[in-house]
Amino acid sequence: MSKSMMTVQRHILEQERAHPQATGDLTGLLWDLTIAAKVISHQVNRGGLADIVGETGEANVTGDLVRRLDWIAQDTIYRAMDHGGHLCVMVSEESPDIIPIPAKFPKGPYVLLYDPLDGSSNIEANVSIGTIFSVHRRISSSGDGTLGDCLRRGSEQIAAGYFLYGSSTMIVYTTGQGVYGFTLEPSIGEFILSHERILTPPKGKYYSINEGNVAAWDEPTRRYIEYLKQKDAATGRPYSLRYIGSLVADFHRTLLYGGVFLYPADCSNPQEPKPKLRLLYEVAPMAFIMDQAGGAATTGMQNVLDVQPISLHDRVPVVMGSTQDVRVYEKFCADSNRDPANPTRFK
Ligand code: P6P
Repeated sequence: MSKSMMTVQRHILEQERAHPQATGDLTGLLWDLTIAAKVISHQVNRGGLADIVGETGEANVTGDLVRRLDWIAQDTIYRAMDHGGHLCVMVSEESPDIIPIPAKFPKGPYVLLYDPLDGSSNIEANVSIGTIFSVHRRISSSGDGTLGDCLRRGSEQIAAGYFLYGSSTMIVYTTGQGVYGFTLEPSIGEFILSHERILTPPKGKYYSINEGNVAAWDEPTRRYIEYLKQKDAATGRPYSLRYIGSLVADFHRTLLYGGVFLYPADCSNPQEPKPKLRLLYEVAPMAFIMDQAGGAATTGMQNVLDVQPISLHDRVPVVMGSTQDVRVYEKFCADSNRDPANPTRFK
């Protein structure tokens, strides 16, 4: 099929055919997700007109104010995914505990973890926001999915992706065979292949971080950002700052243009670092995508994909983007942790 007519449904089907043991459940799961995204895209695009922006007055499990669109997105995904028979359990940023599949519906081999509408605090400013998703294969044998099915390393992901609700609506996804982007053609309601085999440049010229938090950064991050502000040997120019405060938008730019996105922990109290972004349904799926695009994602001391979650809403510090830029950050971290009295040891 020519690129101009390659729909995401056809692409997912062809990706599945590369797995002889595939049962069609992953294809069905991803198809159902694209339907939910079309509904959410319509709601987000109508935003202020439909009086569905603004806050519900409630806070979610992670303390973020829930906005009406957050709730609409959560409900839309749940109702699209609960009956297809592809999942045994779900996890959402908007729900404190695992979300079981209703008893009346069949259970499937996969686990879906998602942030239904990330960055929604930006919606009134018409800034791009998104849905982030991660898919694992269940490890429990049958019946209802368990917490153990959900607390999994990012390296075990079967698929990951995001929907970007911006000037156009896109899906960017991977099933471990590269990263592909599709743009919604509203006139026919289909996601059409627009970015074949996305590869992140090995080195970039942008950095993306909330400089307002500089007083809370740890020493390696402070020194690294100062380093990026010096003239780069290759370009003779410092890196440029790009930051919009919406993870999917900041990540998508980093994925395509290269450079580095950083959300380090708040180290105001060095004994109790406080990261912000959630591991299971924000950082791990983005790290899988970045890895598949030839980039890298680190906590500063280890590959994000190797982090073992302890609870559903764990948070981690993250630096991800062009491999060369991420490796330089890791070096700043390693050097800063050397005990000057004994360089072979770490504090
Ligand atoms: P800050 C949005 O609320 C979000 O969770 C991510 O989308 C975004 O990357 C981050 O928070 C922005 O946080 O502290 O810079 O406003």
